[in-house]
Amino acid sequence: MGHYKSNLRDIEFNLFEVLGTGERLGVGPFTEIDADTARGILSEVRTLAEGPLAESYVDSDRNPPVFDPATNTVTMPESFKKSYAVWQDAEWWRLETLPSLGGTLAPRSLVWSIAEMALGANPAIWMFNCGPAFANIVDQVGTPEQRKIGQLMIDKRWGATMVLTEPDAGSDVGAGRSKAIKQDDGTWHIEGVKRFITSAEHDMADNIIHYVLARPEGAGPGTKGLSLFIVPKYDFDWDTGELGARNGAVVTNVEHKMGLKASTTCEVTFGERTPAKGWLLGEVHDGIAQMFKIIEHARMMVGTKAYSELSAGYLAALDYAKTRVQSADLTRANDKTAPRVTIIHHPDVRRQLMLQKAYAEGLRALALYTASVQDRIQVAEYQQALSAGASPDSSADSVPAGGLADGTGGQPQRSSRQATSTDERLNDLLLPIVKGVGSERSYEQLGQALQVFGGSGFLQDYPLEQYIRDNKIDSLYEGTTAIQGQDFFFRKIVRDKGVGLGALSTEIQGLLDSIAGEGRLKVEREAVGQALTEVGSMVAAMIAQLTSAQDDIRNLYKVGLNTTRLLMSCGDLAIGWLLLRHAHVALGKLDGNGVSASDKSFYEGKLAVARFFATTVLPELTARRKVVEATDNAIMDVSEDAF
Ligand code: ST9
Repeated sequence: MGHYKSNLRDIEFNLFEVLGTGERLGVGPFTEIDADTARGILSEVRTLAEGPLAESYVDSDRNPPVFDPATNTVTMPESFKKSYAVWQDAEWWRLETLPSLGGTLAPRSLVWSIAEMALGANPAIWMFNCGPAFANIVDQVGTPEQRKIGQLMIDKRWGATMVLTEPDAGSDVGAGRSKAIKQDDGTWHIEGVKRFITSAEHDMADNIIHYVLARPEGAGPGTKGLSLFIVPKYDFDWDTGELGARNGAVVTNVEHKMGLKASTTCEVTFGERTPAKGWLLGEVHDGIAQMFKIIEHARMMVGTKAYSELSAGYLAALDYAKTRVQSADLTRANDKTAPRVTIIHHPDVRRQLMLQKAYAEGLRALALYTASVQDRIQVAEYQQALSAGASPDSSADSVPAGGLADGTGGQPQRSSRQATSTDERLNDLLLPIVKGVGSERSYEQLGQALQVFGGSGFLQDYPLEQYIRDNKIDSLYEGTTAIQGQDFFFRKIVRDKGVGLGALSTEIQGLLDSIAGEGRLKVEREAVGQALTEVGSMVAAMIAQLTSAQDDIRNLYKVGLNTTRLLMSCGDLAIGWLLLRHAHVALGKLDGNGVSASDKSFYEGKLAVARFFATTVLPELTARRKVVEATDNAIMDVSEDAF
């Protein structure tokens, strides 16, 4: 048995008791998977996650991949290879592979539930195994000829990478200097050095397909001048997949990291000794938009990884708190003969545990709610395809080029690059919350989970220290939290003209209205209602700051000082709302007959956590709103020397 403990009960609660995933299964686009099948899949994935996937988690941290600079190769730990092979052979990745490539169309809420368990057990396995999701991209936006590559990636189990970052172009992708030079035969040669490239070298696949942003000679500056190229590690025969010459995309370093060591983070040098040959994806210069399809998917993945680790950390802390005996109950603290009690008796430990539970279950609720919005997009597009008379089999033939729904893994398809439907805009709005808030709160609360262990938590005897090291990356990669905050306000609220935010607000208000007569949740309802008002006021204040920048451009700094605060506050609002929604469902179940003892505890936990969050966290939003409204530029006027 490995370190990992899943929370399948809560996953199933979200899917089948709250989000209505069950009703979408077995019909429409998901005829191949009914609710029983889905439950069976989840159960099997849990067995794999807690067993063979988790098994190599510690070993591959203590004995990480080894890079040989003489051969530019990486040797993965044997234990990890074994876990990876188990996951590949189980073939659950086919649920996020397009039917046209041999996959099975599954609702995104089911796919992200599976992802949660795999990512919690051993995140690097899921990340190395992203080839199928990348294959979807080339299948959908590649030329008919290029689509052969997607099929080869699936059939040959090739790996894949997203290649954006350069030593001097991190958040600012548009500063990238890698060049693309067109060849007479229609191919391109890439030249430059890329950094922080996940999974760019390993010995678990015969070939690795890099998705590389580079600037064609003569193209303009910034992100809009970048194009997306498919650059393989080895050249290959497009019909048989037989490998040819080693291409000039070479890993020249593997980073030594704080955590997530099993995942290789590479420097990739293109075209230094031999040309790095590639193909322009779809033969269109639309690189940043194409790459953002991958980025959005990856941002959802990072948020899922983050809370999954928190969930495992919380459950470990909970186990410890129920068995660790230390000190007397606080009410008998002065009685030196009083019996010592398990630490879960102590108020401050309870406070810590309940906050961890709130964020672990709240972030899961948020990610799976977002995934359910993606389900709705999938269903709507299936219905559109049906009414348009197209084959609804999700084959690429029925998909217009460029037709990929953001953050949905390439499965649902839409004809316009811009988000159009309200659900698409809601999904876009939610992604930076899932990623930004998910990573920040998970890291913060994993610190609290470690705290429950006292000094023992600092030891490698328990998994917390590794969870924290492995988790820290989540607020950094795929766009830092600052980037998520800016994306959230400037793009997802202002540029969206508030449509996504309005949809979220309507959903929250809808719940509040529907439970207005439920006296038992009065306190929670009022707290969520107040939080909704506070967030609305924050947005209004920031819009006013933005507007006033027309008169004094420095007022834009005031907005910049608040974007992360708004993101985090919106996250708390969404979590408070979803915990209340859970509590409402739980009340209904508890009022019914035949609730088992374990379900009774589970539902009572839902009531407790909603109450705790509403009374101890949501009131903080009032203070944050006041901070937003009172923001001035004082901090921007401080000289650098005074810091
Ligand atoms: C990294 C690797 O960190 C981490 C490894 C993770 C694990 C890897 C495993 C892979 C898993 C995933 C596989 C799945 C693949 C398959 C998926 C299937 C679907 N939404 O505002 P502008 C676009 S990698 C959508 O002017 P600037 C849009 O086209 C490193 N699109 O930006 C826009 O044009 P328009 C990760 C967006 O000022 C255009 O960009 N690095 C969005 O030029 C320009 O927009 C980062 O994440 C959006 N939210 O550039 C970079 N935003 O406006 C972080 C922009 O006309 N930096 N576009 O629509 C940023 O995000 C910056 O804000 C910036 C700024 C680069 C966008």
